[in-house]
Amino acid sequence: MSDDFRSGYISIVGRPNVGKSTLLNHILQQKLCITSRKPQTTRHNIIGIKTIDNTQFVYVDTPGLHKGGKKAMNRYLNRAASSAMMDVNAIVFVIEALNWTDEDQQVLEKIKDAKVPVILAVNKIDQLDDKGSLLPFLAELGKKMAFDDIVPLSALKGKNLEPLEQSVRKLLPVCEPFYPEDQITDRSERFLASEIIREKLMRRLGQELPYGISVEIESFVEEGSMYRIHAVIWVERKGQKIIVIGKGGSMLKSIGKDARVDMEKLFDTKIFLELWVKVKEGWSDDERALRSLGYTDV
Ligand SMILES: Nc1nc2c(ncn2[C@@H]2O[C@H](COP(=O)(O)OP(=O)(O)OP(=O)(O)O)[C@@H](O)[C@H]2O)c(=O)[nH]1
Ligand SMILES: [Mg+2]
Repeated sequence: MSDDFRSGYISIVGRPNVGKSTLLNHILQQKLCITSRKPQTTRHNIIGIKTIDNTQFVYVDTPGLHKGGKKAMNRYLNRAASSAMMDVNAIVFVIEALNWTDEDQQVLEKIKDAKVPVILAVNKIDQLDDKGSLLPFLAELGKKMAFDDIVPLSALKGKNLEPLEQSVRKLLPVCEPFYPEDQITDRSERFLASEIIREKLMRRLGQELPYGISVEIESFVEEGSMYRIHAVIWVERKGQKIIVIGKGGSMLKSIGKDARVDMEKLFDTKIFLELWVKVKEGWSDDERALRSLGYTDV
């Protein structure tokens, strides 16, 4: 191992939907975290580990910090993201180019309290029609706090990620790696399977429905070269159950098929997946129900 091997923890934080999970997936060059066009996709802090010659980056993807929503679930998401700012070596604060909002301002205040070095990642630059307005925007951002660096990038297109990673490396201490070099996360395959199913639900269902949905893996069994997985999709009302199942079971079938394809890629094995939809009224505003569904990491 080289004398200046560095390792450390880096939290990726920001308001919902700015592209935190997309960024981590592209840094890892693997789809570990789920993403969607809807805010509040990520519900748990998820570690993504990248080990190269002289560095082990231990990134933490976090739920989007947000204001709206008063349910137990919203409190849980904000608590999870806030807790991830403590005891890390660096924070990557993700925002959207040319779009500084009140929620970004609130995230900034929290970050200042954390007293950890911060790199600002200005994401989605591929979307800009008017590239000329980026420089003045970056100059304004530079006045908001003493960022260690400001890096405009596109997580989705994998553009300018290297300068970000180089800046992050500079903030990590000389230290032995925490994890074996081939490990990419500390989460179980069981957890990752439930997330993949949730992603398909987030992506396929209409605006409001996904927030009342949770996925629980009832059994996860290795049978020869195949995983047999049974999962329950918990919804809050009977009407939601009907929507998730779809006409003649069509919606559930597509969700199952999409999830299976992704699982086969991630786990590199054949998957047999069975999905059930069940109703648990008001679970997303019930602290105890949240805990029983695995929302316990903070
Ligand atoms: N055009 C463009 N879209 C992006 C980029 N990065 C992310 N997106 C899109 O933005 C949406 C949100 O991405 P996510 O990675 O799920 O965002 P997030 O910050 O993790 O969101 P939460 O988990 O809800 O907090 C998705 O539709 C992504 O495809 C980018 O660089 N360019
Ligand atoms: Mg996310």
